[in-house]
Amino acid sequence: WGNLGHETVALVATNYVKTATKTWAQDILGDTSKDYLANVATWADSYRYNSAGKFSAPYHFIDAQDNPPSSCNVDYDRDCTNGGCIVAAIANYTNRVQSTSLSDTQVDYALRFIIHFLGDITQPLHDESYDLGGNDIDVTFNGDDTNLHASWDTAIPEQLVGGYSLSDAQDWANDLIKEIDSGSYKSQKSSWVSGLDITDAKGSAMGWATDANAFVCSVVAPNGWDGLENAELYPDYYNGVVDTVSLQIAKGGYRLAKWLDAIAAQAS
Ligand code: DCM
Ligand code: DCM
Ligand code: DCM
Ligand code: ZN
Ligand code: ZN
Repeated sequence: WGNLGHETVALVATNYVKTATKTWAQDILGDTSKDYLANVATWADSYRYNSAGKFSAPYHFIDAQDNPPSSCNVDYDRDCTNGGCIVAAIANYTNRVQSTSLSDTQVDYALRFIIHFLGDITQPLHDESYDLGGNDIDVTFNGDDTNLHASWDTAIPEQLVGGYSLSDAQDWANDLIKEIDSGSYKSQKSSWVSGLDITDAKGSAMGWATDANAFVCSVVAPNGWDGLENAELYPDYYNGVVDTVSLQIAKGGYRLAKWLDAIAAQAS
């Protein structure tokens, strides 16, 4: 996801975390403001472009070598290669954020990575290898040249919300929180966090990757990839996928809250 998506995931999570979790996270992040999670939600995207953070670039995705649209699946041994993947990264940083032997900075970075990767793992094209997760599929969005991956990361969310500032993210988060509390997500939210287990972070993250990857077959490319190459995505394709984008952002935020609650409870 782009900035809007990651900040919205963080703001949804902020609404649901326990007070003790908030205190735990604010202490690690050194930020007592109300936007303590959103303020670091996009840090991992800047960090991966630094020479010091280059190692983390593959941690933003897992390249599932499946065969959409007929067959979608994620296989850890097959797909988590070449210096890591988002599933391994979530497991590693869930471990590191609880460490008592790492430096404050290392623990801070571990929490920042968790906040970011529990967002990216819900973006279906972050759980798919085809054409570099859709980066090599050229498309137009409302006349602008872009690619399929970037459309999912930014153009589609920004078209829905009408901007990409932190206050736009807060508006979107408020809408999603309403749907989670009393609307269309109310009855399914428990399924988003079923089996969530910080002592089996790899297993939990594999479940999330598999869940998002299934949307590659059902929503991202239900008729295969050929018709998407050089296609205009707005409005028809957009209309077919935008509800899935909202669902995945809401899911990422709600999961992040429960994940952080579980880690903070263990830490106290
Ligand atoms: N980005 C964005 N929106 C744009 C252009 C760039 O959000 N219109 C940035 C934010 C992130 C990156 O693109 O740095 C998306 O990161 P990723 O591609 O890892 O999801
Ligand atoms: N950005 C974004 N959505 C856009 C354009 C930019 O999220 N449509 C992000 C990418 C950068 C920041 O805003 O992190 C600054 O963008 P720019 O490089 O356009 O000044
Ligand atoms: N990406 C992905 N799968 C890949 C390669 C990249 O999901 N196999 C993601 C990471 C960024 C976006 O695509 O969100 C653009 O990547 P980059 O900036 O590395 O081109
Ligand atoms: Zn992306
Ligand atoms: Zn990312």
